[in-house]
Amino acid sequence: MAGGVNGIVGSSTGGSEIYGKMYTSQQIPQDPCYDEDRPRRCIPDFVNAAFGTTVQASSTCGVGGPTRYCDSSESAQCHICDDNTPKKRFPASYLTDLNNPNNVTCWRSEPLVSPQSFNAPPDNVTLSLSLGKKYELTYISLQFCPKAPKPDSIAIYKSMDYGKTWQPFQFYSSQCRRVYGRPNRATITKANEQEARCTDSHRLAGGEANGGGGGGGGGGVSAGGLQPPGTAAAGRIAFSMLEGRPSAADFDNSPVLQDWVTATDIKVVFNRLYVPQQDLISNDNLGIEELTKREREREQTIKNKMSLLKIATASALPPSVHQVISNDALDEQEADQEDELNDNDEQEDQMNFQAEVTPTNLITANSPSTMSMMTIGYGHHYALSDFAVGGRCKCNGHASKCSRGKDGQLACECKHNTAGRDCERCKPFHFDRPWARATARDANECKGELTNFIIPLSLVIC
Ligand SMILES: [Ca+2]
Repeated sequence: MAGGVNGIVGSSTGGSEIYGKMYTSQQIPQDPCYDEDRPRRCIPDFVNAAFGTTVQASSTCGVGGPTRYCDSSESAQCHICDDNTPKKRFPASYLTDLNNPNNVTCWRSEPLVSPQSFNAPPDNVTLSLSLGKKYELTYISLQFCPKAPKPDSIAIYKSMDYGKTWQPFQFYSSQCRRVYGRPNRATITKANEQEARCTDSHRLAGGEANGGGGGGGGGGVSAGGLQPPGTAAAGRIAFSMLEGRPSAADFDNSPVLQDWVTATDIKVVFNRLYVPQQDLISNDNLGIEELTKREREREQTIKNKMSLLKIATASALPPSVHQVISNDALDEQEADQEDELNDNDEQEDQMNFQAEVTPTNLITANSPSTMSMMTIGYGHHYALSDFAVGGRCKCNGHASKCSRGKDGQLACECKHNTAGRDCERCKPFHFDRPWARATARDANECKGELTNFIIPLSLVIC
């Protein structure tokens, strides 16, 4: 998209003068919007526009009090989240903090009921991010936490009017047609390059933190959060706005794509973590008897697993997945806070959790071979460590900086006689030619003949 914009020093300039200018340019920073006095296109720096901004999450683990959750991995460990305990918080602010691989910080949703059929309502866990003004985006990246799976079905929307209206940006699903009513990996042509696509590529590329679709275990993330070489893509989904869109190579002359990459707000909706197991089997040709038999077999398998894990011994009532933990566990948690021995905490958490599990809140794994601890409820939650939005403050080629005004709002520092938060119009008395976006060839400076007359007129008045 808007690439290098540095002008070339005029070829008629003598050699010694060039050196002189180079020396001068090192001494005095030049305004990137001008080549000497001549206007030229300029653009703000490429940034992670999400960094440090506030994300609104529709659900956050532990906000309503201490809540139990589990990792969704083969060696599922269970823990307690509690928004009032610093070491057990998973707030949405951890989505846009410094993304340090040596100190991964995660947002977690509340544990959710695992859907047992495709007709169950979608999870609809939503993250909303306001950028504060129009940006031209290059990518959106979602990094999932260590030991957390990539969700199966995700919708990404954008707004260009600060959240008043929304339009689809991208869909991910193993079942694009069923979930989002769109074909999988549709071809993009010049006629539809402003439309959102759906793809299942996230199920295949880079592996998952915990298998899921592929039989489990592959592409794992180490306990310290560092990803092994060669698996950098594991646990991450990156949506590149211009990838595969035919006019991307001629972005300057494509108002359609300039519009496509523009956003003031981003919304990510997690619709499904997993597709229920029975929906992976084609049920269309099965009779009720066969479906009932399969369901009984599935339940029996789950019970057997529970038996092996020695967790069906307690008489506790089936818990709600939003259940606040028992008083006993709360007492233990308070004790935990005092001694700060995390390893012990986790073991106790897990023991308590096991006593409460019943088959009513089980997640169905994709493959019976992977159905073990990872199938336990409480593991059904979303967990992200980083939400990044790569792009540039949108100034239509007429500013190299955005800054906050006295009103606290972000706005471009407009040049070329332009005005507006995005330099999207000519400033007063500079309407001699229509406003236009700057291109690599022409800065399209706004001009006003009044500027030529002001001095003579003032002289006349004097
Ligand atoms: Ca983080």
